Amino acid sequence: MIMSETLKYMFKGVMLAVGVILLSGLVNCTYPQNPVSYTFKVVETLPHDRNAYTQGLFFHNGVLYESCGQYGQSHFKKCELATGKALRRLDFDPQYFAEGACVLNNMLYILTWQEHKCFVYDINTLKYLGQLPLFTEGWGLTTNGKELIMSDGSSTLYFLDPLTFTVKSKLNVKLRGKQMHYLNELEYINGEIWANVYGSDIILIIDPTNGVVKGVVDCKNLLPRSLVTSTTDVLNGIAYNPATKSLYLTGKNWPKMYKVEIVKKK
Ligand SMILES: [Ca+2]
Repeated sequence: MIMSETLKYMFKGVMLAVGVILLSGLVNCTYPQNPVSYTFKVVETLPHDRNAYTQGLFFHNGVLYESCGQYGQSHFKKCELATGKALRRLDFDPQYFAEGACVLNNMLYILTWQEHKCFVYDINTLKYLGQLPLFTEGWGLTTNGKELIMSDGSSTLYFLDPLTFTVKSKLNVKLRGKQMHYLNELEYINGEIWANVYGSDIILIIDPTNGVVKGVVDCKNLLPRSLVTSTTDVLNGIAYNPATKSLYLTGKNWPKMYKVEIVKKK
């Protein structure tokens, strides 16, 4: 049978449409996921110690805690939210550079940067309990309620046994298929891992099941230029209070901490 020119034309059209549908399905399956872009809205401005080189920031039972770095200045404190003042404070020996911190099962874990140690305390009494060996640099620390989740400045997040610090699993973090290095301060919020990227104004929202960056929060100008001085350092510090569903952000040697809401970019 000889196909008429009209039928041939229609046949080609249908085949082309099928091809496009198949190809788009393939693209959806294989092309890296585009993250949602967010900006922020400041809800409240709070004081923050300009001398605090913020490394870890988190809430425990509604109270804000902060760990701060630098040799000779490293400390951990229980903070009064409204004033930023230390209600209790631990100071470290000058050979230790304190890094990220979090609480799991009432144990307070405080990383050191290059000293290969994680110090453990009772969060209620701040009594020293001991130390765990650290196999890499300590940067950020958070918890999913079962394991500790740690960054070391690479694109890898480590899921650690809280009693032994052994690695139970690793997560390679990728944004549109590209590895994201310099992951720093962390916060586990509603089943997602939020991470500051050292030296940048962005926070990544990471899917803990596959490392895919689902969202990027652009925090540029969170600290107004009028408050930036020669000692102001980078954005670093994410704390979420689940009781009030409040998100707080700050930076190293910033004079302010901000309670923020994140807003989808248009
Ligand atoms: Ca945090």
